[in-house]
This record gives sequence, C-alpha cells and structure tokens, in this order.
Amino acid sequence: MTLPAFPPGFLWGVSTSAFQIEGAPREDGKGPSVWDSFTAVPGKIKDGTDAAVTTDHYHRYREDVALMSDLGVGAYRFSVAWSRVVPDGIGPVNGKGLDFYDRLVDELCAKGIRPAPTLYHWDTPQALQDAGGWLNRDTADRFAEYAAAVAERLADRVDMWITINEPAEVTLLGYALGEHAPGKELMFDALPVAHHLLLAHGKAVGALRAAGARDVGIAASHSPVWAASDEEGDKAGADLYDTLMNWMFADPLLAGRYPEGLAEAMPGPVEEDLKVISAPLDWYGINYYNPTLVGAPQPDGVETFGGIDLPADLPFGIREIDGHPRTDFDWPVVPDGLREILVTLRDRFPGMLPVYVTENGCSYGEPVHDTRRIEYLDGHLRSLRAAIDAGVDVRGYFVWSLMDNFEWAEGYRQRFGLVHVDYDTLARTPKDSFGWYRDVIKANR
Ligand code: GCO
Repeated sequence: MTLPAFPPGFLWGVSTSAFQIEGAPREDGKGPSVWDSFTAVPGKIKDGTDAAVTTDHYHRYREDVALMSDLGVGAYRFSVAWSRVVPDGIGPVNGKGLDFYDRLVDELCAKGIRPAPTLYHWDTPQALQDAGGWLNRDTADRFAEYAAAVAERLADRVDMWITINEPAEVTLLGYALGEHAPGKELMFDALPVAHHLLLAHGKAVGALRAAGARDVGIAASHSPVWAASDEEGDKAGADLYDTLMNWMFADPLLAGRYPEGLAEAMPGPVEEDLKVISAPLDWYGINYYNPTLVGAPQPDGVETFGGIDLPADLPFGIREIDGHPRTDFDWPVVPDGLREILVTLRDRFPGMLPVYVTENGCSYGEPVHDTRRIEYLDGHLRSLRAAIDAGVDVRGYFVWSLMDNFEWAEGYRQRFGLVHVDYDTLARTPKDSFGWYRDVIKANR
C-alpha cells in the first residue's frame, strides 16, 4: 500500500554523526576526543573495535554525497567534530579542520542538498574532559566559542543548525551509567551534566545568531513512557523516568523551567541560566526509536535495557515491551509511539514550535534485502502522517542513518544504514530500503 502524501515542502533527509562515520582521528590537526579515549579502553566496545577508520567518510565524502544525491534527499544532517575545529578545546581554531566541513558543505550545495550540521554529537575534546567535561560549567562557554567559529565559516551556506544531539543520552549513558564516553558512573550526581549541556545549548544559540546563523534547533531524544500498570508504585516509577528522560530537557528548553524538584538539584544561578537555556529556537528536533515501559523497582526486573547493563538500585524498573516485533538491537518496533510523542509534546507546550524528526531508524543485519527496515520506516512514516493529521506541525524527517556505521558501545554489530558498508573494503552498497526511500521522496516531490 502506498504511503499517504506529505505536505508540500516537507523536508526529507538522512542523518549521521562525525565520530560514527569519519575516521581520520589524527588527520589535519584533529585533537583527541572522549570517544577516541573511550574506544581505546579494553572492554568498553562490545565487539572490541574502534572508530579509527569506520566508513572512512573523511576521505570518501564525495562518494557519500553522490549517494545522497541519488537518493534525492533535500537535507543531510551530519555533525562537526569539535576537536577537529578546536583541537585542545580552548584556544586556536584549526583552519584545516574547518576546511573539511567547508568542502563537505560545498559538495552538498552543489548537489542541491541542504547541509544541517549538528555541533555536538558526543565527541567532547579530551582536553576539556580533563578539566571536568560537562561537570565543569566552563565547558558551556568553550562550546559557545566553538559554535561561533563554525558559524563564522559556514553560515553563508548553512541554514539549518542543530546545537546538541541528545543531551539526555550524554547525561544518562555518559555520566550516570558509564556505558558511553566519558564512562562515568555517577548515577544522580550526573544531574549537573544535564544543566551544563542545556546551558551550552543556550549559549551556542546566542553565538550562532550573533554569527548570522539562521534556522537554529536542537535534536532531543524522546520516548513515550508507559506505566507498567495503574498501581501507584508503577505510576510513580514511570513518572520519574519520564521526568528524567523527557521533561528535564524539554521543559527548560521550551518552557524555561525545570520539572518540580529539579531546579534545586542543579548548579549555578539556575533561574538566570534558564533564561539563556530557553533562548527562542526556530524549530525543535526529536529523535524517536521506541517507547519505554516503566514501573516500580523490582528485584527480579530486567537487568539490561537496549543492550545496557542497569544497576540494581534504580528508583524505577524498566520492563520488557511484549507483543511487538523487535529489531536486531532488540528494540521494540512501535510505530505509533512516534505519533504519540509528537502529540504529547504539542499538548505539553502550548504554541509548540515546528518539529523535525531528526532521527528515526532501525538496526537490522540483513545486508541488502532489508525488507524489515522498509516495514519499519513505512510504519513510522504513517505514524508521522497521523501526527500531522492530528495538527502537529512536523516539517521534515531524517532517517538514521545514511549508511552502516560505528554504533557506539556496540561497535559494528548494529547496522542502521540505508546503505550497506563492507568494513573490509569500505564498499558502499545501497540496500532495498534505499530504493524504497528514494521512491517515497520522489512521490512527494
Ligand atoms: C543516538 C544517536 C545516534 C545513534 C542512533 C542509534 O540516538 O543514540 O544520535 O548516534 O547511532 O540513535 O542508536
């Protein structure tokens, strides 16, 4: 059955991030990032790999832009590696690092594809980590300086900017659970990280606008949180999780306040900071993968969640979502969750900004005939269309990801691409989903 039509001007795109695709960790003056350090620690990456080469996009970007041109996308969301631009996190800008993004942007513009850079997709310069990383308030100022340097170089050709990707995952996976770089296991002592990331975002918005950047947004992960039952304990567990993963970030950004009880946990002049954090945006980006079923803590509950080992003493319990198919990452496939979270956001924030789905996609091992990916994307686009019908102002959709790449702690075990990458030869082969997405885009032109 063909998909329903999307509104005129709807933006079709694909997403990637620097660390996951670029390789070339030391080339042209790039400084080390926390992910370079983290992948070097034995045992952190489940398949024992690192991202020193990954898809070698740094050298093959022309080929990758040609693939996108063939796909017919209107926009490409990539990220800029902070430590290519400011190798030591502070001090001189590395012109050669910026040159790479300059060439990439030119190549995209020549093919009529809108560049949509993300300024931070998790690869903090190691030098800043050595000074505390996101536990240190100064990191927010360093980020704004870096944002200004990128905008000064690219704002004449870029009109879609994303400050930060998924502050919730950085806080949770990087600093609370230690599953991601920088590998801190601080549990609730990680809360200042959330505040500093939000502050960095707000300061970067100011720096970007001052440098003439137009169309500024953020990419935040959102998961509808379902309570395991109507019982008080389950509802309380679900509420707490919902607050920490969804509203601790969205409320400050979109309403200039923290959910009840959290402002007190944050460092610094919080009320003043909230004014910076809630600097007006042009749009809001959401990354959606699946809902989360949460209840009261239970001693015999699931111990892993999305491949992550959970500590035993959490104040909530994550439950398995039954009755839905699963991706090869073992994530439940629940297309309607996309409509649900879009409507929830619209209802929570009166006068909600236009929204882009900045990431949505799935890990399946099928090398080329990826029927299940087509089903996944088809279902999610129908769900997105239902949200538009319900009055949510969704302006575009970006598939995660253009091509298979380095999936963080999973290494190369998870393949999210529309394009298959052979990691021995680095050959790119479009999968069936690539042809399918091309047809969807064409039908909506
Ligand atoms: C994220 C990141 C991506 C991931 C993707 C699949 O959402 O975690 O933005 O870098 O690769 O989401 O896990």
